[in-house]
Amino acid sequence: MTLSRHILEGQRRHPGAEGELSVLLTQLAFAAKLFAHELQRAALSGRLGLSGDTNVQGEATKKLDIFGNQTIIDAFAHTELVGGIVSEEEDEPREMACGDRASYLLCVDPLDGSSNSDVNGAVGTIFGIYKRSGGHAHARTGTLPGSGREQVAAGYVLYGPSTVFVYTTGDGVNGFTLDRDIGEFMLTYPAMQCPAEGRYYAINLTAAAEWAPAVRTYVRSLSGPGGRARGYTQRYSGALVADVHRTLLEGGTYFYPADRKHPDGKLRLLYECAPLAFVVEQAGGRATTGDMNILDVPIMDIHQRVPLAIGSRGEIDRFDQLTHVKETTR
Ligand code: FBP
Repeated sequence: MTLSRHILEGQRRHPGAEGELSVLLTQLAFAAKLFAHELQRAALSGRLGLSGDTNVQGEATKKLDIFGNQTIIDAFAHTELVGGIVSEEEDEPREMACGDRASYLLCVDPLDGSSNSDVNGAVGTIFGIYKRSGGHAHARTGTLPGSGREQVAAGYVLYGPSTVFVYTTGDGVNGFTLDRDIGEFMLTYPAMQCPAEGRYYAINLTAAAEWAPAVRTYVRSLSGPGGRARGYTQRYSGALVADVHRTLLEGGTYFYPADRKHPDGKLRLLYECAPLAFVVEQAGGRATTGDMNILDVPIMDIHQRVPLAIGSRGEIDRFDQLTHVKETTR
């Protein structure tokens, strides 16, 4: 089962679908193959290191951030599929020439885990797709989707020892591994289900002193002797995509709470948290800010940040119980 066949079979289950979303997803997979190829040979082609620029977040960008961003933009430039691209590397939504004729808005983090890119560590690409409705130009008019609930598709690509493409269109989650010999993504993770429990937790402990006391208490319950006795162990890869992929396969959690340096959390709602929340929720897991479901957070700004707790339903429920009143589950 190839990815393109899986996408087409998914389309057939939506009578009235015109096939544009299928082509969009297939084009994303094509961009992922190009990026995977370049990542593999970046040290040979001189594409490691800093680009010399900074992005709207004030972060020094890597040459691979720029390459990844341009690869996505070029992949859609002549497709008339997306009216706009919201990217971590673009200050404003990138308006595509086809503008109003296009049906979708693409939100993307081209290179997730950029601190890993020069040390041959795992990195990823994250994407969330919204339908533009009633001539709403979204990107053109600056009108943004209401919340992550409006995503029609989302997913990520993990560039690790193998390249994996994981996506959902609201009908479960499936993962595909790139067979480099034939250049095809093949179904290797059908109907992914996030285990309800899991003993891995991913968090950067450096800012612990700056977290809300309840968050500190919760994390201490995992990291202290009690946590060890209950089998908890820490795994923090430096790439959100890699930590979420492990969590989908083996259970566990990933946290990036608010701290003094990131009072609203570090991670961006539109192209990091909302797409992964859609995927994880479709696989039976949960994603919360600590106060509300990530998918219900009103979208106010394209680079808006939120605190994130994501992963196994049982673990996130425990996080809720320990940090405050349990969120009404949907
Ligand atoms: P980028 O998209 O800029 O890489 O930022 C996201 C991220 O790198 C996540 O992948 C990762 O989990 C986290 O930030 C690491 O942040 P920190 O270095 O503060 O722990």
